Amino acid sequence: MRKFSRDRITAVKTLIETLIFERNQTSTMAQADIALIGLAVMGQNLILNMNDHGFVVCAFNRTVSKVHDFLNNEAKGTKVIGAESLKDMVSKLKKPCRIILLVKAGQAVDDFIDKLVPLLEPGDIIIDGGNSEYRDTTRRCKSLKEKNLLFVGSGVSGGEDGARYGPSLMPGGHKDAWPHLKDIFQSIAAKVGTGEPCCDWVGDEGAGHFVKMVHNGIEYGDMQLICEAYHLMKDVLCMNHDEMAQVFEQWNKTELDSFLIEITANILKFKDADGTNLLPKIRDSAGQKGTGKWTAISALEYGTPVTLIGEAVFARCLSSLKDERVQASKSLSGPQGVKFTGNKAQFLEDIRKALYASKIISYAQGFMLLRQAALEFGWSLNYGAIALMWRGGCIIRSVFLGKIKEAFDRNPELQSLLLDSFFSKAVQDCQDSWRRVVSTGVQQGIPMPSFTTALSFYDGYRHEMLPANLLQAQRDYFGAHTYELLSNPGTFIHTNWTGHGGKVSSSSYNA
Ligand code: 2AM
Repeated sequence: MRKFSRDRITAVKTLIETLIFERNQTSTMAQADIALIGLAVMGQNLILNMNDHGFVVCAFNRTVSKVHDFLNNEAKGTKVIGAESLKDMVSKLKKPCRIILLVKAGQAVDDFIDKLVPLLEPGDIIIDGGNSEYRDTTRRCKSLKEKNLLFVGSGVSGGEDGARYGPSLMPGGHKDAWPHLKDIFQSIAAKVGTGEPCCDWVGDEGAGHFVKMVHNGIEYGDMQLICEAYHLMKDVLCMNHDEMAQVFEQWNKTELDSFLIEITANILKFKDADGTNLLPKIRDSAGQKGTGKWTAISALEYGTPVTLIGEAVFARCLSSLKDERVQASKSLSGPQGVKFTGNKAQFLEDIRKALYASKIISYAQGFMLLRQAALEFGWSLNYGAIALMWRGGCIIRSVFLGKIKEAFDRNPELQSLLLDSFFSKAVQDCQDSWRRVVSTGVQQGIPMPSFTTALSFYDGYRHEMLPANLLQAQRDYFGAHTYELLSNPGTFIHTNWTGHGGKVSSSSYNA
């Protein structure tokens, strides 16, 4: 039998691959399952992920040379095809057209939508996978609905790696689009447990982007909680970085098992080129891109006490006043001569429990905000599905989110996580530790905005009677704002507190 050299076989293989590739590029038949516009790293990785799952993707970018670069490099040898123009791209798509935008949030999204609309037919689908503001998504959804086009705003979380190998996807918008997207989205999403995808339909209009925003806010909270635990270990227990790394590694085998705890252990262990720990050399001034801030603003806007995320955002703001803090540290003193004399192992366990309880509060608050937004906008949100979407693929992924999913499975109408039997018991079990940590930290002068606000929230939430009776009396005293009696809620009355204020009350309002 005639033998072919290895080189010859490779050359024939390459020729066949090239012919297939070129046929894919030149065929004018509608052949692509979906198009993606925006070839920055996230876009490229999402395309390669879809390709891996058997979908034919057509790539396009404002700067068309990037399409060629992508096809000749990262996408070489795949089934990905490119387009020279939006018209060319649409002509290559199967019906209904499915087009993902992964471009800079804001005007770029509107510009592309305006250019796409004349090229599309009723029933075609545009998906915005960028970091758009949820109100923009709602606006786009409504305006495209009038043109019989289906618009979807999808949160995409997990960074570059997530996009490539399994992100958390949070799609919302025009629900008629979902049957056409479900297969692709759930195939490429991260999987947990027995293969459940971290992607499901979130709800109408901007619900997907709202849920993504709350996810980011919760991420701020989780990070701040870990930072406070680190601060206590470092300055109350005077632990070194390797010791702290070991503790976080241990914690990652408990209820706190999560991506952020895992990377914290790695960061604490990490050595600089000179063999010393890198972490203490990093300037303690936190940056932010604004998604945590937007969650806090929404919380204020819809009157929901999402205090922990708010504190986490403010903690970053305070940290960024580095120069001012350096000045202040020279003149403002803290408690003097207070040394920790307790049991170190016990206190470490107390910190772990304080972190766990505070985390429960943070998620309870985040889900309260989702409920309030659902009420405000008439969205019907599936809270269990949202917990599952965050369970894998994204930065806040954790075992804990599986427990939240179970709580909503037990009761889909659950008003607050704190009213679920598992979580109320968990907080109860942590309570003594949590209070010890907060009081010790306060006595030692350690700032713990998220631990303390979580505990205050818990104490406020569990009180049948708060001092707001006095607040109402004060408002009525100085402004005749009226108040209700416990015995007759719903009826607002005014009292002439001073004997000379008259009987006229101000019009009742709630700001
Ligand atoms: P570019 O490669 O042509 O700059 C991330 O920045 C992605 O958003 C890139 O694909 C980028 O395209 C695109 N992008 C940013 N601003 C844009 C704009 N104003 N119009 C269209 N695309 C834009």
